Amino acid sequence: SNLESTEKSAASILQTIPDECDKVEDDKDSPVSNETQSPQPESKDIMQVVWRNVILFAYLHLASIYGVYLMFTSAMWQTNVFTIIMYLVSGMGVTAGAHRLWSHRSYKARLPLRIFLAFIFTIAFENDIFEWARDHRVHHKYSETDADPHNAKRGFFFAHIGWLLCRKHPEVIKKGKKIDLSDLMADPVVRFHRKYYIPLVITCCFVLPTLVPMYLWNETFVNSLFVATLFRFCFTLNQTWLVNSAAHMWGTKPYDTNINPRENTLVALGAVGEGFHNYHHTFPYDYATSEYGIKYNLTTLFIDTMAWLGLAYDRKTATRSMIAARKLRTGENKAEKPTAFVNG
Ligand code: ST9
Ligand code: ZN
Repeated sequence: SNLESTEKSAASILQTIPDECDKVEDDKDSPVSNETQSPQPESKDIMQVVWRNVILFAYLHLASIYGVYLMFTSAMWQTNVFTIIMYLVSGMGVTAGAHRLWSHRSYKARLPLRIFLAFIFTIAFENDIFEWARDHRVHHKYSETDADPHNAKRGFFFAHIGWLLCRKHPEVIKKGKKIDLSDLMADPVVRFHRKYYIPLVITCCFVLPTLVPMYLWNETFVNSLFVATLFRFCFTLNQTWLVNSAAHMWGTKPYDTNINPRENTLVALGAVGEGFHNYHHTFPYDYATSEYGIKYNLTTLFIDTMAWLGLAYDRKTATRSMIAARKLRTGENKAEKPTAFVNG
C-alpha cells in the first residue's frame, strides 16, 4: 500500500543513521567491550520508525516556533517570565530528581522533597521516573553500544531525538532487564508516579501551565498554550537532549579520554548544570555532576539549599585527590601537568 511504501522510504532515510553504529566494531578505544555489539549490521534490519512520535514531535516543534513568535509579539511579559521559570523548575525536576536522585542515588531526599521533585519532574513530561531512571542506568552501563538507548555512535540526530522516534534496539531491553531497579520500585513516590503517570502528566505539563497565565494575569488561551506550555515543553526537552547529543560530541575530556562524553559549558548552562559530561561519566555517583560545585550548576545549588533545610542528605562526591589521580591517569592533559599534582 501507499502508506507502506512511504514508511519504507522514510525508514531507509533514517537507516543512514545506524551505519555509524557498525564502526563501533573497529573502535578499539571503546571502554566497553564489544560484548553488546552484534557481529552483523543488525540495527539496520530492526530499525522501525514510530510514526505517531514523528508526527507528534514534528507538531510540537512547529508549534514552538509559533510560540517563539508569540513571545516577541503578543504574549504578556508575565507569561514570558513564567515560561522561563517553568523551564528552569521542570528542568530541575529532571536533573535533581530523575537524574541525580533516582538514577544515580548521588544523595538522599526526604519524602516531602521527593514528592516535590516528582511534581516538578512531571511538568517536563520525560516519561515516568522508573522508565527514565531505567533507561539512564542502561545508558551509563552500556554507554555508546547498541544497548545504550541513545547511543551517540549512531550520530547526533539519533542521540538527540531519533531514539524517541523508533523502536528500541533489542539489546536495550535485553540488557535493561538485568539492571537492578529494586530501589526504584521500593520508593512509594516512584510507584505512585508510574501508576498515575498519564493523568499526572496531562495536569502538570499541559493543563496547569496553560491555566496559570490565563487566570492569574488574564493572558489569552493561545499565548498561554503556545508559549508557556508547548514552547516551554519543547525547549526543556531539547536542553535535556543536548546532553545526550552535543555533550557526547563536542568538548574536552579532562578526566577520561577513553570515553565519548565531554565537558561542554554551553550545554551545562542550558541544562541547569548537566553538561560536565566527561566528569559525570567518570564519577557518576557525584551529586554535583561536576568538579566545580555550584559553578554554572543551578541544580547543585538547589540540592545544597535542600541539604541546608534538612531535606537532602548524604551527598556523595569524588574527593580532590581521586579527581587529581584520575586526571593524571586517563585525562587528556595527563602529559602536560604532572608537576602540579606531584608537588601540590
Ligand atoms: C524524553 C526522555 O525526552 C529524555 C531522557 C534524556 C536522558 C538524558 C540523560 C542525560 C543526563 C541527564 C541530563 C539532564 C538534563 C536536563 C536538563 C533540563 C533543562 N530496560 O518503551 P517501549 C521494555 S521522553 C528494560 O514501548 P519500544 C518495556 O518495559 C519524551 N526493559 O519500547 C516494555 O516491556 P513491557 C516524552 C525495557 O516499543 C518493552 O520493553 N516521552 C527498557 O521499542 C517496550 O518498551 C515520549 O515521547 C529498558 N531500558 O518503543 C515517549 N526499555 O511491554 C517516547 C523498554 O513488558 N517513547 N523496556 O512493559 C516511546 O514512544 C517508546 O518508548 C519508543 C520505543 C517508541 C521510543
Ligand atoms: Zn547520568
